[in-house]
Amino acid sequence: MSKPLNIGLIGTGFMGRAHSNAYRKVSNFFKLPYHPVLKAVCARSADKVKDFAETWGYESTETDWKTLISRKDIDAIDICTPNNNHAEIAIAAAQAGKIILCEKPLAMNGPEGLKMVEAVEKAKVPNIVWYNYRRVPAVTLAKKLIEEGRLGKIFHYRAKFLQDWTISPELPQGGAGLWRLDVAASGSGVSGDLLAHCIDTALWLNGSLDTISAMTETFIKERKHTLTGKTEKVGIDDACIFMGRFKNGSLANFESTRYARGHKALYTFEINGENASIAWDLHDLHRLQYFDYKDEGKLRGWKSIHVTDAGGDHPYMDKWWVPGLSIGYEHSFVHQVADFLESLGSGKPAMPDFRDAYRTQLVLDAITESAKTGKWEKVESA
Ligand code: SOE
Repeated sequence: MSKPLNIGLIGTGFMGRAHSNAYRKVSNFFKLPYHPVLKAVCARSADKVKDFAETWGYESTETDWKTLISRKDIDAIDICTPNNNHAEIAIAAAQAGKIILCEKPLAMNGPEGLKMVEAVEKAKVPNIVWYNYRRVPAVTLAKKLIEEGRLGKIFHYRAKFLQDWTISPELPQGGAGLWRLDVAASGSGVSGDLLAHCIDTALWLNGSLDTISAMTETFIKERKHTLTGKTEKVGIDDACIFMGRFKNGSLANFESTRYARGHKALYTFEINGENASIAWDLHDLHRLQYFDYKDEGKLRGWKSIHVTDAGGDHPYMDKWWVPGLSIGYEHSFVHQVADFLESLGSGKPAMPDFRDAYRTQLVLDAITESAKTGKWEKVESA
């Protein structure tokens, strides 16, 4: 018998919607030891939070996250706020003994992330960070192929995440929807927002980074601030490029920007090993490109493995439709909830937990430092 897990969601933006959608769908498709109950949603505006609760089917609303955390009928706190609130809320939730699901990136920086890790480990509460792209079936398949040793020794890991939505100098910084441009709320720009996804996937697929050398740029130096009404200095990075060396000896080549005209969410990675290469592109998320040198000479070439075609042999796909039919971006969140609920039953933590996500935070810290000093930086171990 599946047990209820009462969710208290904080934040009603894009991610609040993505998570709520996942909570609503997961039990219809996955047989799990727990099923989410949309108990309460919390946001500062009473009108907006009521509207959100009605749209997504939350039983109640709060306007103060401290009240939400103090409620005995809430089992799990889901943090979908801007990054500068993650630590305070997560630490308070851990002290109250709540299960915690936190949006990425874990924190504003490494030291803050470490406090969050220590809080959840001390309280022994289950925790996870929403790096959702790990659970796109073709990406999970890439993990499987690597674990099976099919690529052999890895030489190169290449990733990029490109968008174009901040090119206009008229776009203000700060406030609802635009807090990603305000360094006080976000901690960083594209590095924490986009590159963090690439780093999380890379650490998962290819192990730890050892050293990095980074370059960042802020193309628009001043923007009007929505909260103060004044034109203020922009503190985020608009673009970030870094190269590096993984501990397994392979070379890293990463890029992210919000100034790549024509690109809305081009997340791609390619891994080259001695026996095989794999490549993935979010725009064609079901496809894993695979080249295996061991294939018979005359048939050797890039294979286009489409995870909908295998009749459910690929990760998560047996839970959805008949072969040939697609799922999408939103399902990566459903898969993350499914794995997390499964882990609550088995006691085997689902990744990335706070400590695992802290490793990404340490790479981000090294990027910030290297961009400042112009020097190579060692990535600290978690
Ligand atoms: C930024 O535009 C953003 O929404 C990120 O915040 C998400 O994490 C990413 O998945 C898509 O782009």
